[in-house]
Amino acid sequence: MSKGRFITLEGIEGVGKTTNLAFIQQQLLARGHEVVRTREPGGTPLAESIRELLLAPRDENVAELTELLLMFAARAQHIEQCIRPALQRGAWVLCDRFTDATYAYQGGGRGLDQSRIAQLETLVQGTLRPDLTILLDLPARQGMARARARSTPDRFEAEAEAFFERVRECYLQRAAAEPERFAVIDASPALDQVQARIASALDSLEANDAC
Ligand code: T5A
Repeated sequence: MSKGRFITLEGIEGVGKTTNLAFIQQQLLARGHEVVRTREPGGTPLAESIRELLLAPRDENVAELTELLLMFAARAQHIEQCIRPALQRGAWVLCDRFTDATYAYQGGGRGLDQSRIAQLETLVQGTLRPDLTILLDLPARQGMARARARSTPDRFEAEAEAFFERVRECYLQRAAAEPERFAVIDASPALDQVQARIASALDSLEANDAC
C-alpha cells in the first residue's frame, strides 16, 4: 500500500488558500493519489459545529484560553475521525490550515505562550505533523483587502491590520525554523504564477518520497 502524506495550506486571511485548494487537489489526483480534502477548524460534523462557535461574531468577549481549547477540541475530533484513518489507508490528506495556524493566530496574534500551544499539540497530535506545509505569504493589508472584497468579516477577519502582521510574522518565523517542511510562496503575483510555484513544491515532495 502506498504511504499517505499530510499536506497543509497556511497563510493570513485572503492569501488564496481556498482558491488554490482545488488546484492542489487536482494536481494530486493527476499524480494518481487518493485525496482527502478537509479544513480546520472543522472537517467533521462535530468539528464544523465548533468552527461555527469560533467564527461567529459575538458581543461576549471570547477568552484567549477558551479559543485555544476549542481549536484543539475541534482538531482532536478531526484527527481521530478523518485525518488518521485517511493516512492509514494511504490517502493524501490536504488540509486548509492546521496547527501552524494556532501558533500564528493564538500565539503570534493573541500573544498566548507558545509553550502552552506546544503542550496541547503533543497531547492532541502525538507525533503527527504535516509532511509539507505550503505557506502563502502576503502583506496583511493586501490579504485583508482581498478577503473583505469577497465577504462580510467573521470574528477573526474583524481584527486590525497589526494583528494580521503579527500572525504573518509568526508564520514566517516558523517557516524559517523548519525550511524542510515549509514551502513559502509569494501570493501577490497572478494566480497562474502562484500555482506554478505550488506545483513545484508538490514535485519536490514526490521526489523526496522516491528517494
Ligand atoms: N484559525 C484557524 C485560528 O485562529 N487558529 C487555528 O488553529 C485555525 C485552524 C478560519 C479562521 O480561523 C482562524 C484563522 C481564520 O481566521 P478560514 O475560512 O479557514 O477561517 O480562513 P480564512 O483565511 O478566513 O479564509 P479566506 O477564505 O478568507 O482566505 P483564503 O482562503 O486564503 O482566500 P481565498 O482563496 O478565498 O481568496 C480571497 C480572494 O482573493 C482572490 C480570490 O479570488 C478571492 O476573491 N485571489 C487572488 N486575487 C489575485 N491574485 C491572486 N493570486 C489571488 N489568489 C486569490
